[in-house]
Amino acid sequence: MTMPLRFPPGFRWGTATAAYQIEGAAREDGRTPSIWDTFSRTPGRVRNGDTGDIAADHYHRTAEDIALLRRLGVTDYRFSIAWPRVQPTGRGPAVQKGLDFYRRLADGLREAGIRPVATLYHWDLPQELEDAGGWPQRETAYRFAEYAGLAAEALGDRVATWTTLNEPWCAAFLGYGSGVHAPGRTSDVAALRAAHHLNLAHGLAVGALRDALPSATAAEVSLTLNLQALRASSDDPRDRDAARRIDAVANRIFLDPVFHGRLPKDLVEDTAAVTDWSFVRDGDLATAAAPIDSLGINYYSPTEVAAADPGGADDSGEPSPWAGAERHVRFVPVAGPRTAMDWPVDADGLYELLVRLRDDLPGVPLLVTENGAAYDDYADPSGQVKDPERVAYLHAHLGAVHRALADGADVRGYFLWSLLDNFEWAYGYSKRFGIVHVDFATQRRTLKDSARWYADVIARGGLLTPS
Ligand code: GBH
Repeated sequence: MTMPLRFPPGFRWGTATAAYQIEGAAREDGRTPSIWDTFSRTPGRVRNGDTGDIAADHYHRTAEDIALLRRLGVTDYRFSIAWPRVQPTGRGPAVQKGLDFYRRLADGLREAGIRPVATLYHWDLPQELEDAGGWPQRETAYRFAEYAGLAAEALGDRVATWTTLNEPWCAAFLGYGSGVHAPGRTSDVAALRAAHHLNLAHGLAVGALRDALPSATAAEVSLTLNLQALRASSDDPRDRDAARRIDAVANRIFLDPVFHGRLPKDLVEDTAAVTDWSFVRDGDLATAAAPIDSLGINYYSPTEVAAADPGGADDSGEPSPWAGAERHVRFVPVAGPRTAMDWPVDADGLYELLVRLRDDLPGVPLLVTENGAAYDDYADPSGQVKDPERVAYLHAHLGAVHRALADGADVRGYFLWSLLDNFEWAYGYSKRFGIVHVDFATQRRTLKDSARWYADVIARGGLLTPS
C-alpha cells in the first residue's frame, strides 16, 4: 500500500504530560506546596474550585499509565518533574522519595522501550521560593540551577532528553502579568523581570546539567517555548508593526537571549516606559545562550494581530500578558472551527512556525513537544469513546509537520498533548485534552478513538491520506 505521508525513520513519536496536571499525591512523600497548590486552593482562581490534589492519580498509577504508553507504541514520553517533590523548599538536599518516584517512572519507561523526556519546570515553583520573591527575583534562577543539578545527578543515567523549562512565556506573563496563572500577580515589570530570570535560569541549568550528567550518556539538553505563530492582518505598516511588537515580547524575548545572547533592541524600546532593564547584569545574556541540542515548540493555534485603534478595546488598562504592547495591538479572531477551548483549528500556523524556525535557527533540531486539542468526547452505547474532531485536528497538524519536513525543517519528533485527560490549569477538569479518557470519580482510563488512531499512525510511521 502506498503511504503518501511517511515520516523519516527514527522520527520520535510521543505523548506529553506535566506533573501538576496528572500526579495528584500533593501531600505525599515530603512534597510541599507549589504556587499551583496555593493558587488552585484560592477561591475564584480555578474553574469549579478544582485543584491538582488528586488529578489523574498518576503518582499511584504509574505502571498502568506506562502500560497505556506501551499500547500506543510511542517511542518517547515527555513528563515533568515536580520541583517541590525533589527539593521541597527550593533549597538544600534532594528528598530521596521524590527522586525515587521519577527513577521508577524512568526505569519503567525504559523497560517498555520508551525514551524518557523530562522537563524540569512545568510551572510548579516551590511556594517558599515565591514567598521569597518568585521569578521576578534573581535568586530564583540560582535555586533552579541547583535543583537541575540534583535531578541530573540522580536521574542523569536514565533520562534521554532534559528540557529545562516549559513555556517560560506562560510562567512569566500569565503568572506575573495577566495573573490568570499562578502565582496570579499582575505587574508588567514583574513579568519582564520574570522572563529575564527564566532565561538566566535556563542557561544556568544547562551548565548544571552538563556538569552533572555522566559524560558517557549523550543526553540531549533542550528548552520548550510556546512560540506565537504570528500573522499581521494586512500588509499595512501599522499592522505589521503590531505583529513585530508581539513577536518581540512573546517570541524574541526568549529566542534572542537563548540563541544569540542578546536582548531584542525593539523590545527594550517598546518597554522603556515599564522598565530600564537594569536587572539584566553583565554576562547574563551569555549565560542564557549556553548551547543546547534542540528546541521544543508547543503549538495549538495561530495568532493574528492588527494595529489598535487609539482608545479602542485594548486600551482598557486591564492586566495583560503583553507588556509594552497592549495599547498598540488588537487581536483579530482567526477564522475556522474551534476547539472546546474556543481556540481556532488552523494547522497552517504550525507549518509557518516550523518553516520560520528552519530559516531563523539553522542547525537547531526541532521537536514539537506539544500539540493537541480539547474536545468534549462522548461514549457510544458500546462504551467506545468517540472524539472525531480530535482525530481530525491531529491528522491536520501531523500533515503540517510532514509538509514542514518536506520543505526542509529539521523536525525530529512529535509529542501529542496529552496522554490523559488532566487538570487544565485555570480551567480545572472542565477541559479534556487526553487521547485517553479519565473518569475522575473512579480514575478509570479508557482509550478514545484518537488513541487507537494515533497507535495506528505510529505503527505505520505516517499518515495514509493527506490532511
Ligand atoms: C500548554 O500551554 C501547556 O504547556 C500545557 O500544560 C497545557 O495543558 C496545554 O498547553 C493546553 O492548554 O492570548 O493570553 O489568551 C498552553 C499555552 C498559552 C495557549 C496561552 C493559549 C493563549 C494566549 N497557551 N495561549 S492569550
